[in-house]
Amino acid sequence: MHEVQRLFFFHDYLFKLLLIGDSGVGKTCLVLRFKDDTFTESYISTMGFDLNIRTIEMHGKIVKLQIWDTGGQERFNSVTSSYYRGAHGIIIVYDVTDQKSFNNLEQWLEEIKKFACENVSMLLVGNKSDLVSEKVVDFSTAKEFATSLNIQILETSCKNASNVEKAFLTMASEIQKRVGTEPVQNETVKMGSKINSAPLWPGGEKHTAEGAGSCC
Ligand SMILES: Nc1nc2c(ncn2[C@@H]2O[C@H](COP(=O)(O)OP(=O)(O)OP(=O)(O)O)[C@@H](O)[C@H]2O)c(=O)[nH]1
Ligand SMILES: [Mg+2]
Repeated sequence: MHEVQRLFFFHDYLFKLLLIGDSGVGKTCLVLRFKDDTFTESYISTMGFDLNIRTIEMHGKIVKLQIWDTGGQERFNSVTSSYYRGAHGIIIVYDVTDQKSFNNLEQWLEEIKKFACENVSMLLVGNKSDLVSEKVVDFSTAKEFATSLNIQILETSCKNASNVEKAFLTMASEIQKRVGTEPVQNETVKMGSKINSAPLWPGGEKHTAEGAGSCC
C-alpha cells in the first residue's frame, strides 16, 4: 500500500488534543499552520469549535491527532465542558503581546481542573513570538509559571512558523509516553491505548465509551 494511503487509513494511536486560551491569541492559526502550513492576518473568531485531523508518524507509530480548536469566547458556556471530555492533551495558549491573556491562564487552568481528566497532558504556548517589539510577557516569567505547574512551555509564531510543529509534536510525544506501549488495532474509531473513545461532538454521549472519566 502507498505510504500516503497507509497514513490515511491506519493509525496506532488516536489522540484528542484541545486548544484553549483567550480569544485572539492565535489558536486557529496554530492549527492551520500545523495542518496546512498556512497563515492569514485576517481574524475570524471561532464560534464553538473546529475539528481538525492530522496524522503523523512518531517513534515508528502512526498517530492520528484529532485537534479541537475552541473559540476563546466560548468559556463558561455550558456546552464547553463537553469539549474537555476524553481529551488526552490540552494546549493552553496565550499571546506574548497581551498580558491579559497570560493573566487569564489561571482561569483556564481552573476550567481544566473542573472538566478534564486528572492526568491530562498539558503544554503552555506563548504565541506571536515574531512581534518582538510588542512583547510584554517575558519568557522567564512564563517559564517560571510553567515550571510551577510542572508542564513544558514553548514560544511560537504562526506567522514565521517558529516552534509550531514542535509544539504539537511535543504534546503528542508527552501523551504517547503516558499512555504506554500498547497500541490499539487499526480501527479508526479507537483512541490511544488504555484510552476510551472521545465523543465526536460536545455532549455526544453516543460515542463515549463507558468510563469516560478514566479516559486518560
Ligand atoms: N503576528 C502574528 N499574528 C498572529 C499570530 N498568530 C495569530 N495571529 C493573528 O492573531 C489574530 C487571531 O488569530 P486566531 O488564530 O484567529 O485567534 P484565536 O485564538 O483562534 O481566536 P478565537 O477563535 O476568537 O478564540 C489573527 O489576526 C491572526 O492573524 C502570530 O504568531 N503572529
Ligand atoms: Mg479561533
